[in-house]
Amino acid sequence: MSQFDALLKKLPPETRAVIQALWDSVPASQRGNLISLLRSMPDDASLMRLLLSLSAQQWKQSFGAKQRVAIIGPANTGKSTLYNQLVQSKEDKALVSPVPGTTRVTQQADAGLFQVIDTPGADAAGETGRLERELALAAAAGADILILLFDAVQGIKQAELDLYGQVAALGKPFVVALNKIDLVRREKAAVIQNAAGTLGLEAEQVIPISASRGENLGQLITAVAVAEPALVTALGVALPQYRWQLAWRNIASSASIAAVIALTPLPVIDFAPLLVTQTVMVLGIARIYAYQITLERARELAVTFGLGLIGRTLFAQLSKLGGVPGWLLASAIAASTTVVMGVAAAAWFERGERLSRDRLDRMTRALTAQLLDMLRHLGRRRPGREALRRSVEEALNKLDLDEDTPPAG
Ligand SMILES: Nc1nc2c(ncn2[C@@H]2O[C@H](COP(=O)(O)OP(=O)(O)O)[C@@H](O)[C@H]2O)c(=O)[nH]1
Ligand SMILES: [Mg+2]
Repeated sequence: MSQFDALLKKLPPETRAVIQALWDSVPASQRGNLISLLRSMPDDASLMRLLLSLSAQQWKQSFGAKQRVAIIGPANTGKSTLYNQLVQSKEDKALVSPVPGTTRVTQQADAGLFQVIDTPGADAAGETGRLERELALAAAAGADILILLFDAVQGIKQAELDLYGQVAALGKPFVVALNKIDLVRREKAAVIQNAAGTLGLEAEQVIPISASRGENLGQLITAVAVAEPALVTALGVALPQYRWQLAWRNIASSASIAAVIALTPLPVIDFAPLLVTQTVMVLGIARIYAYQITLERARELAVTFGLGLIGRTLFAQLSKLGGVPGWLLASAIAASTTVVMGVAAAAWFERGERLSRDRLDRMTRALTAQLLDMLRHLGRRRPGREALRRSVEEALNKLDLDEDTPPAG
């Protein structure tokens, strides 16, 4: 079974047939997009929001009105919690509580790539319950894609089965998720199997998540995106930008640590201790680009870029000129070489591009000059380690380095 088929298999049978036909008409390159997406969807909620927000621009440019994704399910399954994990703005957050019936009306907010809709529980008894169920189903009918959310602890009983039937009958693409999976750690597999079995689904057609912990949202969003190839395209276009933003965070923090390491014991730059920080950074960047490497290989790569030599040469040249305290020079060069190494690693992992030695040298020089300028406010006296770390990180985050992707050669 191909990776592609494996992915389609995550959808309930009612949805699968429709979506299979949709994807049959999509060019192979776009399907490739989906496979690469699979390898790198973030599972963490805040990273997921970042990716969704980056892909939103792409969507707006190409498609106009956003898709509406509605979360449907019995009361108290965590719909509002999931909604809150997806919405981009704090003001849009829904009320969450252990009291069933907290959400009385449907609400809609921007989740970046799509609009997300929270609905009241669709299972309550009595007159209020009937009204709320109608509201929820009306919201479902008006949405483009549905997330049907059940509770791992409550399991699937008659009410849940009825709801499944009603949702399936709407003829909209939907995915089934089992929330609060954090509460059933040890029996997880059995719980999923059980829920799936009762619904008449395969285990992989039920996506386990923990909305409150923001776990496994990547899988859920991938399944949602499969319902609309254009969503996959938008996510695919945003991925390089997303990865680069993550890589940059890692680079800026590693470089500021490198700056501090260069402070001690003497302002004579020694690249051996920096290599540990840089190796860990290269390993982190590899992970972001879904690239499998060992610590040993990361270290080899870090050495290959040859930035130790570039840094030492630069230090010798600039020391001769005088005017800049030695500690500042050492720190700025340690930070610059680390940044440049990070940029080189990102270019390598992203597109297999090897930046030339000459290019690395020029980048290091330019960045060192910029950093020295930006750190002038520190004066001539050596600051404390934490003060220096913060100043360097701030300076790096103010840099006008190419914002979107690692600079191409
Ligand atoms: N353990 C756990 N509790 C959750 C999770 N998601 C939601 N809850 C809790 O379940 C209760 C109901 O959540 P809420 O989002 O209001 O459910 P809704 O009625 O479906 O909107 C709240 O007490 C949440 O904190 C989860 O993933 N794990
Ligand atoms: Mg709610």
